[in-house]
Amino acid sequence: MALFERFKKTAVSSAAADQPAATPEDAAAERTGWLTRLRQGLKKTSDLLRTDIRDLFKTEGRLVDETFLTELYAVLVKTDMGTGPAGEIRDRVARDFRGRVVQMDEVLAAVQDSLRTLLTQDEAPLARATAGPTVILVVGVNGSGKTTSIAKLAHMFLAQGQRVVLGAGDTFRAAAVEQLTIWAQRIGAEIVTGASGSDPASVAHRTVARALETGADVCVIDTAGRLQTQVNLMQQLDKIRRVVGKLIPDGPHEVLLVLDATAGQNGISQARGFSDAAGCTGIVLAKLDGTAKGGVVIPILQQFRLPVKFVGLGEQPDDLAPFDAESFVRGMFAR
Ligand SMILES: Nc1nc2c(ncn2[C@@H]2O[C@H](COP(=O)(O)OP(=O)(O)O)[C@@H](O)[C@H]2O)c(=O)[nH]1
Ligand SMILES: [Mg+2]
Repeated sequence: MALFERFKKTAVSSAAADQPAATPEDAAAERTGWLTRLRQGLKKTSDLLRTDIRDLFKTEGRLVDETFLTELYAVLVKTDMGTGPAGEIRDRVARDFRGRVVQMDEVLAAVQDSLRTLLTQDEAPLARATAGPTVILVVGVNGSGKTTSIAKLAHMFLAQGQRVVLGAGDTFRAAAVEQLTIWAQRIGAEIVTGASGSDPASVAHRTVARALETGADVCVIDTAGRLQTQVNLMQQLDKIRRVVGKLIPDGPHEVLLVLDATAGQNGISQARGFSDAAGCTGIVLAKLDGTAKGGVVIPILQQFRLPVKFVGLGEQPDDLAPFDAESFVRGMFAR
């Protein structure tokens, strides 16, 4: 499926039937916009890859031998894609070129082609309610980027003409409610809050009730950071889900796990158990702009068996892009 079609499915299709459809020009401009942001957000990764791969070609053309393959492997591992995938790509280059003198572009094309395969996932548009508001619950460890990602998601929905209600379900810290309230004002979304220390399930309930009452299209509910080992907090998450399900039987429609791309492979392993325990349906990979290790999306796809739905590329409302293999690879090797 063409990139554009896929983006529409991921992010736009969803608009309720009574919403005015974006014109093709609007949609194309939007797509150009997020491709640009993706390229900028992946700059640290692309700088590293370009510099390091160029360094392998100090002379015009290079013989593909064991030394070359080992050096290429080391460059790939540096992006945090993991030794397995790096080995697969090295082996592919060996199969195609061993014993030949090659130009950099030939190797780059083979590497990009392998990456595209590694990064391809099943179509994963955001799930939507068949009728009434879609409920998205956002979960993850402290500081992973949940609240900021919620602001970006809400901004995206609003730009598509959808009506959004935010739920400030992180009642654990007063500052968290304040943070989301400021975002809501900035992007122009309605927000439901609760007192600091109040039951987050009650905030979730009131958020969904408000969305039903006003005929909103989407509600996005924030939660406090938690670890899988914090039994009471995991139970609290269950309660939030149950409360949502009482008002909207097929909700929450998405439970998005926000991961911090800068946390490295350890952070990922820790989040795996969390994702199972919390019944997550998709991943938002935040802070890709803060790392040269953008290859980390490969182990994430392999280990979570959850679709990566969006990537976070900065701290502004626009710094979010739908994830897809083709544009991601282009971003990784952008000039
Ligand atoms: N550079 C960058 N910073 C981000 C991104 N997402 C979140 N942050 C920053 O990471 C910090 C923690 O984010 P926050 O949304 O409060 O995390 P939460 O505790 O999971 O809600 C804040 O300083 C955010 O501005 C991103 O995609 N890129
Ligand atoms: Mg937060």
